[in-house]
Amino acid sequence: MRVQIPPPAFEILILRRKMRIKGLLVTLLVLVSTNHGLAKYESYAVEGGGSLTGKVTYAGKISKPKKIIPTADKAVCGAHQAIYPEDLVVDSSQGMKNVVVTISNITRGRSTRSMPQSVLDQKGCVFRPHVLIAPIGQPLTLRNSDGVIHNIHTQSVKNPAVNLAQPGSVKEISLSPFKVPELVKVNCDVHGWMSSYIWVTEHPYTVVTKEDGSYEIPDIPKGKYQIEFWHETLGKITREVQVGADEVTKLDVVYQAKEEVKGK
Ligand SMILES: [Cu+2]
Repeated sequence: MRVQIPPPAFEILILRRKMRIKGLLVTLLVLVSTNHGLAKYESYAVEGGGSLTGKVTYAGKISKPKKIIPTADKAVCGAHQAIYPEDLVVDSSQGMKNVVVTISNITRGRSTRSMPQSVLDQKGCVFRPHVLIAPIGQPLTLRNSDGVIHNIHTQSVKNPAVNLAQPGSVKEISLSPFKVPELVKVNCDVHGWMSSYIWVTEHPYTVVTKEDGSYEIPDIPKGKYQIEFWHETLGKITREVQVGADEVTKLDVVYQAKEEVKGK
């Protein structure tokens, strides 16, 4: 018969120390895994890189867009150009606009310095562009092309949130640069229908599809990559591709219809 004998005091001490070390290891592991997405991106002059091109299409039926009737500042909002919802913008060839296409696992490549300046315009009480790609480390310009007040309100979590009134007389405000990659939703507190998204990126291999759903990502160092497509109502699609040096790789994706999505 085996009898359970309580361990002597020094054994308990060792046991406690072991548990403490184990706890520390778990904490370290958690820290390492949560920081994984923030791996430092290294930039260099890419020569002989390949490019990725394609088209994003929608497989569903598109209903006629319903105009948004402004409830405030009617002399400006929608006065020169009608306002339509932009949660699903599809053209006559089923091409989807405003889909973010990004290489999610690239760690080395071209510098973000080649990217255009980040400007979020408020024009006719609509954010332009509806989906903006903004590199970290670059200031964001908020432009007010309307003569009325807007209030920019971001739902950032990793970067400081912005809640800022921009009167019609203040044409431009320069915000301090984003520091961490994040997808930031933007609203205007004055005009409830105004919304946009800022995709904050640490590398320039992030683009938005054009009106016809087409996209192009140039100067990619050869290699195997994960490509992520993101759309605000239809979500994510992930693909894996092999990009060769000096080669053009084609990658088209199709978003399946979602009953509850009302399109333009
Ligand atoms: Cu506004």
